[in-house]
Amino acid sequence: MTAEPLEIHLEERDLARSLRDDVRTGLTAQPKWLPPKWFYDARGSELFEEITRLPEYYPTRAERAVLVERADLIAELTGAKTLIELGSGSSEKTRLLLDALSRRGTLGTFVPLDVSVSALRQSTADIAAEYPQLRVRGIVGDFTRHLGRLPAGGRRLVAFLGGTIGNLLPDERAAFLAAMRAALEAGDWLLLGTDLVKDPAVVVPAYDDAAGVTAEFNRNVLRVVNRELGADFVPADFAHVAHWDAGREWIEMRLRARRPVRVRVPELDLTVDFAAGEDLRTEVSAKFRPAGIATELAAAGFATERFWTDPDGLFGVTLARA
Ligand code: AVJ
Repeated sequence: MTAEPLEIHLEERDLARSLRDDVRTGLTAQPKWLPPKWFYDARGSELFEEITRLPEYYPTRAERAVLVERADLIAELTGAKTLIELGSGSSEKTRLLLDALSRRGTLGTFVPLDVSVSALRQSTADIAAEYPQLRVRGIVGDFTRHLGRLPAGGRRLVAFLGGTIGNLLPDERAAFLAAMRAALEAGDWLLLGTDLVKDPAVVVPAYDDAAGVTAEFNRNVLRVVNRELGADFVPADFAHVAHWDAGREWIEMRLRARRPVRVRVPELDLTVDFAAGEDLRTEVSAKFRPAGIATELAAAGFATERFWTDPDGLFGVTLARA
């Protein structure tokens, strides 16, 4: 089957409006911040793909190892008819699930949801061609806002992989899991990927690689704001910082002004001043403990059925029942 036309729940103008709101709110806050979703224009998505291949960036390989090992068991336990993938991007690891569910013979529909129209067009076309028996329904949407639009019915398995849930702040995370549970019915399933707490000597280099790819990825958000809102950030004025917050057990990526910097954002009629050494927080990437994951899932109404890690115990994948 060819992929069905994308269902669009997020128009260009919604995206433009939320970027403007986020930039105004974040750059006038103290301390300054921007949400990580704005990293992912075409160049940012390419840089992220490059990150996943870096020797220091273990999460992608570790999660893939879990899925290689467990995909058939996941297919057996869930018997899913519909696989929904949130923040699907290139859907690379998803093929392991599609293969296992196809072997099992239960799968009829694949529903990738992503904010990026270009990423979805590519992945839905590729997957429809590779899995001719599958119905492929791509949804352009934001997983923090459009969970109510997921197709109903069938035994559904929602995959939220990559540790992306760690990019939400704790209150956003609780709200997301509650909304996810509300969008599902008893008997549906959630497959959740979470990076685990470990020695900072392993975590920090994953966010501050020797080749400087993560630093470029981090600075890319400034290029996005320049292009979309006419701002005049000079990316080289900002140093990449990966800070391990031991109390909250998360990595914070920041951009640190190397000197006093004044930025104009004409589309917002805004001037922003950075003192030398002042930080702009661009991402939180929380790391989890197994007990904490189960507790947060239970608080949202999910029951943990299985929890797996890779052989090195770096990354966790939870299968939970709605
Ligand atoms: C894979 C999107 C969750 O937090 O590890 C990679 C993105 N940021 N390097 C993560 C990311 C810096 C990321 N997610």
